[in-house]
Amino acid sequence: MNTNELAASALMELENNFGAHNYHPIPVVLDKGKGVYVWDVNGKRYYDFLSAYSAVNQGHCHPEIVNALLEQAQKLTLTSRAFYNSQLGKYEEYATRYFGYDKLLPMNTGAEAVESAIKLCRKWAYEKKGLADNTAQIIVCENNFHGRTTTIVSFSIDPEAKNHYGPFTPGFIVIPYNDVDSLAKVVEENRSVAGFLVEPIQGEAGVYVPDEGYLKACYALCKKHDVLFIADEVQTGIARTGKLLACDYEAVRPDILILGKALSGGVCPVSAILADQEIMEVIRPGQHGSTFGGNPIAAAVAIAALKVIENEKLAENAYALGILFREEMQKFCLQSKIAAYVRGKGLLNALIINNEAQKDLAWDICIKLSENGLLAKPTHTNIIRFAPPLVITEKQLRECIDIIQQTIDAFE
Ligand code: IF1
Repeated sequence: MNTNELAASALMELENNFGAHNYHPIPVVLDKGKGVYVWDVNGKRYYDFLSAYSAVNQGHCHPEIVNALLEQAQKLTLTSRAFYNSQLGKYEEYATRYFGYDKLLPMNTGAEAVESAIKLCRKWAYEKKGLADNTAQIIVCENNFHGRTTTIVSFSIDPEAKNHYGPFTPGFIVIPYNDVDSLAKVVEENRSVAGFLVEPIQGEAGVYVPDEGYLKACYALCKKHDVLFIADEVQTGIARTGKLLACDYEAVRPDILILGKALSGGVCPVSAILADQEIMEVIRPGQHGSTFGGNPIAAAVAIAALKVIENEKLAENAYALGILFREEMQKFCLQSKIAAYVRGKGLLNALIINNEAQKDLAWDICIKLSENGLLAKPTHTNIIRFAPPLVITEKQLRECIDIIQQTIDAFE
């Protein structure tokens, strides 16, 4: 075994010996990243088709984003919000104009942004809609994934995500996804509904794309019944699905927009919620906050990350190459016994594997893909998510399609 391989197994052993076992990683030890590529400690190069769960849409270590990080880090890293800082206002102005909202509340992780949206929605319902205190209900969808805090897992239906984490936070109603009638029934019968929290495409559930018109119909119901439409675009936002926001496909403008992941291009945790003044104003000084939320580094990095999306036309690239990916993979599925079908939008796609003959076939395919130089990971046993950085070129994508098809052919 050469010294580098020892390094790989030794590093995996360190994680296993000293780290909590809250993940089961593909056995690859990554050491470097650039654009669509990552390298392991042995210097082997891979195409990254997970993109850190869509946090590196701009590609690994994008120079303009890294430079923004480095420049700010040598100047001022953190002040807390006890004081103003020279970067936050510029970021808030830039991002509110970029997405078309009055106000931005800066946080760090996606879950924190979702929690902030839940608090804002409830507070708006009590102080503006007039609901009696502690009665607000927020509607969520089956198979949702909005993060891992105890309140968020309170409305998960995934036993792995919620079992033995109780007692749970009340105030949530779970309805089927992609089912407008179920939303209509709840908002027409229940006067205590404050908001509807939804992923425009359900990522973790396996890239479930709802029917055309679903978001628009839900938005109309929310408007009719004075319920806030809250879009969790932590994974689908920032150009991933071929538009700046997945809601843009239906020209739906969420009352509260939740962003994270690629808002920083993956260089540090940056998340945010955006809303107009008549909603955001219910939060007054001392009523919400975070030590790192709105720090100068996050502000400088987020501006750079958003500029890259616009300047490099990454939504347009994701839109066009997404069509290519699904067309080529659908043709492959027609002649494959293993690859059942592909679904997705832009460069957020999933391949459904027929695992009747072998339950963990998708895992084995991902192991083989890694040996063939492409990183992907299954979700929910038989679904492989394919989500490369949006900077991928057509030539690179075609090479990756070949790798995927040849790898699966070897299992046929
Ligand atoms: C894990 C996937 C899971 C998210 C949406 C909020 C958050 C996420 C739509 C919370 C986070 C991450 C979390 C990570 C794996 C990944 C993920 F869907 F992207 F693949 F879990 F479902 N809303 N998604 O997707 O953001 O607090 O993580 O910054 O927890 O295993 P976060």
